[in-house]
Amino acid sequence: TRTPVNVTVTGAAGQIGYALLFRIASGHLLGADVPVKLRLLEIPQGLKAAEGTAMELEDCAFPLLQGIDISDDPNVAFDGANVALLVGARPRTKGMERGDLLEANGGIFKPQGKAINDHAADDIKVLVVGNPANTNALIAQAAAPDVPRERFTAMTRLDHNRAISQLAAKTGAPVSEIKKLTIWGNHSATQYPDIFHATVAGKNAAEIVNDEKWLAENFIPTVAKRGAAIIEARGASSAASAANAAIDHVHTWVNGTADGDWTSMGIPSDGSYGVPEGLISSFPVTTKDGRYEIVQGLEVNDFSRERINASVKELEEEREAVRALGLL
Ligand code: NAX
Repeated sequence: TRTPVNVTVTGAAGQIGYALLFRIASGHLLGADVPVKLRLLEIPQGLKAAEGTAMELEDCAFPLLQGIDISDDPNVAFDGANVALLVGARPRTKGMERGDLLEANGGIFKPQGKAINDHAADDIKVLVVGNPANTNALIAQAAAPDVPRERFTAMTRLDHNRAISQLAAKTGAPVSEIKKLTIWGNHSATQYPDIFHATVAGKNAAEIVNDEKWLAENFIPTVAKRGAAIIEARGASSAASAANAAIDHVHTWVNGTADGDWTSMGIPSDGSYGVPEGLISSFPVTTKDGRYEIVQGLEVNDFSRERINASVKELEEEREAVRALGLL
């Protein structure tokens, strides 16, 4: 029998945590034949609710779930972690400046990065979901100098999935026929969902759509502002879809992309496509054997270049701000 994979989830008592943990335990994160142990990290006020969720997890009698530990100490929660899903973060509240937000999250992601550095397993893979996800990933990475830097990733898969769904609706094609969609840049309103290399049933998506006005005024803002639209409709932010995207991100990273397709991940830039080295930015990537590679050689037209640059500029500003706070 296989040794269980240790999966640490932070913010386990939150709404994404609630949608996420049951799918990890039922085998959707890593595979239907991979046993898992869950390590839940919460702040002290969240521990009781996390215990309640753990009781429900027990009540599912998932055959793959081999244990649940709950802690408010990152050094305990990341001990032996093979996969870490960093979901808990400090949300932006009314009147909070961006600097305050980055500083508050620095107080979370710096110690968590250090705990990962000191206690996680050698093969640790980290996905940051908590916002501002790209920059939180950068902060955690900086605090973990002994962990290979490419193990720190940020989630843009929800944006990727939203864009696929919008493109499917526009073209009337099933989502399964949409390939090679790309999210570039930051997981924020500046993100750029790119259909110029995407295909719909094997044909170029931009040529099928053939409507730059729709792209600029409808598709891109709809994808970028979908989170706000969900809050408006549901009275709460995306939870099940965000959890689903986190599952997709890690599953694809571990199990590989399909031939003829790619996905989008926020990853440390190697300078590809003019994105400054080291920024954690979203790129088109293929994955295989637990490793990812940026898709190279794509032609970037003026329409795309302008939008990628704008999002990357925002990432650079966030990096400058956390540098000024001494977090990098
Ligand atoms: P909730 O507020 O429901 O849950 C967050 C949980 O994190 C709470 O239980 C809280 O006690 C816990 N927490 C706070 N600080 C912690 C710490 N230092 N250690 C451990 N746990 C801690 O938020 P939820 O709706 O679950 O969203 C979580 C995060 O995901 C937010 O930052 C949100 O902005 C972000 N999102 C990111 C998305 C993405 O695509 N990258 C999309 C969905 C979501 O908006």
